[in-house]
Amino acid sequence: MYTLHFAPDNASLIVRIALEEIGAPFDTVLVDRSAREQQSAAYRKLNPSGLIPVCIIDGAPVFETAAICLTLAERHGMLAPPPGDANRSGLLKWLFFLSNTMHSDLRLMFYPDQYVGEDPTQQSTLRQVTSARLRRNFAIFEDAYRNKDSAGPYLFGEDPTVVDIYLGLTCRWVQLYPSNAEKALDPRDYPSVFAMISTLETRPALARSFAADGIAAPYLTAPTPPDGSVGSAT
Ligand SMILES: N[C@@H](CCC(=O)N[C@@H](CS)C(=O)NCC(=O)O)C(=O)O
Repeated sequence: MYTLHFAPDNASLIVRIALEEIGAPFDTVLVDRSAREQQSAAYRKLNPSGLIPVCIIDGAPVFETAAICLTLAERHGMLAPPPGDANRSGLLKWLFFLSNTMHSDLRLMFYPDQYVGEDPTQQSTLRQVTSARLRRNFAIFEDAYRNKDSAGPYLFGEDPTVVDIYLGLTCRWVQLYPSNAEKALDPRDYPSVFAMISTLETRPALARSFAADGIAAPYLTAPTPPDGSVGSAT
């Protein structure tokens, strides 16, 4: 049994989709971001960095989205080529790139105050530099999807992996956030990536996951914010 500590439209949604794709039973616990519950002593016992998500796996709290997804993939033999597979190192390469580069840059865009403080000029400079890097890195993914060996819609074939799901949510978030500033890029400018997310967003596991977070279709190609019925996203 798994317990996912989540907030709507947060990185926890990547884990929720993975759990729904796998078909594993799981409970959820809402982290009330309007009360900054992710910073509470109780939550920091689960994740000392105070970030969402945490997934309790066999009683042990696991944080870091990519680590949770990879653990789930290995436990269930789904959503990733297994160790020894010819595509395994490729999967790890793109998953780490998403986690330590792309996701980190999204954080710079969404929470500039946590990195350069409240000065609007410094925040604007940080966002400009980060936007340019995000566009360069989206172009790297575009090349990867355009030149992939597999005939299927996903990077490694007919079935999505955690890489496709993580990139799909990245495409969603760059279109919506930050809500108070210019967006870094438009995923339509990356047609092979956009074709992949157009297919990914039609999967039943995504419909169940987004509904649970109070989010209407289309989820990835023309996204709208959560309706607020489940809890605060920020
Ligand atoms: N590296 C972390 C990043 C997680 C992250 O940035 N979570 C956001 C929500 S999407 C969060 O907790 N934000 C609250 C904050 O920064 O205070 C992971 O992959 O899990």
